Amino acid sequence: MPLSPASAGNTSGYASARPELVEEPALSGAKGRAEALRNFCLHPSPAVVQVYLGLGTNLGDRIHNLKRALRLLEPDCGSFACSSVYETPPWGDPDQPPFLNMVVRGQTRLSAAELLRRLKEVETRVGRRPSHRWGPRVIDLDLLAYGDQIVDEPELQVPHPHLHERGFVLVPLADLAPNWRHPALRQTATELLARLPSRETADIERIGTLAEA
Ligand code: A4P
Ligand code: MG
Repeated sequence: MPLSPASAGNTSGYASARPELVEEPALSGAKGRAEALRNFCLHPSPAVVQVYLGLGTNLGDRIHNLKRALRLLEPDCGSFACSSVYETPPWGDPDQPPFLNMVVRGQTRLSAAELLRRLKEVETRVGRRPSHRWGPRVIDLDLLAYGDQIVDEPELQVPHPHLHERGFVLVPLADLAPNWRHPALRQTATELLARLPSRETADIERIGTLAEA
């Protein structure tokens, strides 16, 4: 199948609603400014944070699963910039079908904990059922990075603790954001990928963009 150039930075085209990246239009005059200040103090808008999400699927109609998950997440994360889609051999538990993996970048006003909760809700809506760790799944949504924040709680670690060990994450991440820098390891996606043993990337195959896949 002919492949088009790498899709780094392509937007997904599934936007339904963007988070408001721009503040309310300014109210005019001193009274307006005072009211705007009062509103800001009473209801400060949470800051917009850039996030990277990892998607994986190896059950059912895998392309449909990726598209559905992104469509359900867009109201909270804006239009996504998407890596290409890659077919990857199963990692962790080799006795299962191959995965499709991709990485997307979005913007959100949700906290990291709220976003993780939202990812779990969307996994369930797309059809994920409980399975064993690293087992087959209709969709897996991982919060790879939340701005430059480093979180190490029992329920949430960001950057994702295995991000730097996995070809199925680093290949699409380096495709989308080669200069993204890991806030703890201080290395870019390209540098992390170059450090991986070649067996981690040997059988990863680029399928194409989500639109053409
Ligand atoms: N959790 C903590 N931090 C995070 C985070 N940054 N993002 C907690 C997402 N979840 C996070 O996740 C288990 C718990 O991790 C959650 O309750 C959450 O509170 P899970 O998705 O329910 O379980 P899991 O996915 O089976 O475990 P885990 O350790 O997250 O596995 P991974 O890392 O997601 O790996 N092979 C290929 N080729 N491609 C894949 O996509 N995926 C996996 C799953 C295994 N092999 C794979 C692939
Ligand atoms: Mg997971």
